[in-house]
Amino acid sequence: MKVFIAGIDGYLGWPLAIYLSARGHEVAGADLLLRRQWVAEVGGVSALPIASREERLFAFKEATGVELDFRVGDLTDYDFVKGFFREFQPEVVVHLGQMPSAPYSMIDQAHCVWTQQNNVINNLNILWAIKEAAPAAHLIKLGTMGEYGTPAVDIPEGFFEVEFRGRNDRLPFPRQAGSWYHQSKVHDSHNTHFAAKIWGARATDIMQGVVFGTRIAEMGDDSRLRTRLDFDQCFGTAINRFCCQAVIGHPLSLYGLGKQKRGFLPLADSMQCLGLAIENPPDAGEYRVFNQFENAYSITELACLVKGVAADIGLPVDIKRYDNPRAEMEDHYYNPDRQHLLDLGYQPTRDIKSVIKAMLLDLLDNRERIEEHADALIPDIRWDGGRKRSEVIG
Ligand code: USQ
Repeated sequence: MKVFIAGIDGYLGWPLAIYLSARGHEVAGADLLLRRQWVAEVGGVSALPIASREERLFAFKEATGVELDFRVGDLTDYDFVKGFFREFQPEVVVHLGQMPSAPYSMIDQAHCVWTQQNNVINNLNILWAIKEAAPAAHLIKLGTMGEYGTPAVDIPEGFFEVEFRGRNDRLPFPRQAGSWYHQSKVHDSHNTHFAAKIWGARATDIMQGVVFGTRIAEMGDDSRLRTRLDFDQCFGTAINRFCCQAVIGHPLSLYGLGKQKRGFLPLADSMQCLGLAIENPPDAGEYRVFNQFENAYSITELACLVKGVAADIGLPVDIKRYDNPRAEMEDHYYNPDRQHLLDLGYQPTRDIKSVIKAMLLDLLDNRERIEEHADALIPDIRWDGGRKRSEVIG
């Protein structure tokens, strides 16, 4: 199929291009390379060195024999998006091209407004460009499990049956996001659902959990095909941060009680699930929601897992609790469904320990990059808009 990847330079977008090309799909994509700038802005760096766009294109050609159409462009520029769709005529558009960090969106007014403007407008542009230039295309929109928040009831996949005052309906499950960034994804879900209703757009809204991992098999050992791996307080997600902390002997940083539960999945599983969504499109006018994660874990369980695997390879590491810079529930019920992708054939990675071990080994070769930017590991962005470095509390 002809697949357009918005955000093709990112943590997920770049491996997805490699994964899909290996499965015989024709891939094109766009990126404004902003992730590279945001990480530098918050004092971070990719723990694994990544190739420039030009080097990536060269390596991609060598590995696959295919010239990748990867253009630098702004998804908030409608003419750019529509022009590219008109030329490429995608059958599938995978939208990964957004600002993905909760803490970054909480820094101040400017970061909050920019996040919502960028994310909401670029999703609207993609919806309109599909309508005007590639109306049969299937939009796969990356949303987040964080849209649902942490309600005290089970979380269905997007919709639930409600009985109210003697009447019944199937309604969108309430969204209760926990950051301005997660809120931007809620707005996107509403807009995407609306486009399916009024234009007959076909859309899959992926409520993805927290992704971790450094590689997918299709990258082989070519370091130029590697994806980035962030560990700073904004763009590093929990397990990725824990692994980076482990290789430099920094305590693994639990926020607050450490009992927060989330859905997590390895990078390779994220690719597998997106591949399944691509190869099994919805009907015209259908808006479907997939909860995408391998399993739900508490942050403490994951820190213990990383500590155990690190010990197995000779890396002793402590786990410490830091005062929580976020306003979030630290001890809560969490039981989301994830049946739709299993029904399509998703085979979750069961051996999480070996994914963590592979990450630790990749990171060990680059420990000095993490040491040089270790300051970026300690959070200081507060959910009330202030700045204060978190302290160890236990
Ligand atoms: N946490 C720690 N220690 C850390 C980092 C995080 O205890 O060093 C805790 C946080 O307080 C939170 C949980 O771990 O309770 C997850 O935090 P995270 O930074 O790994 O993930 P989050 O901010 O939720 O965002 C990430 C991605 C985002 C995606 C989301 C999926 O950055 O793009 O949408 O995961 S989900 O979490 O399901 O909403």
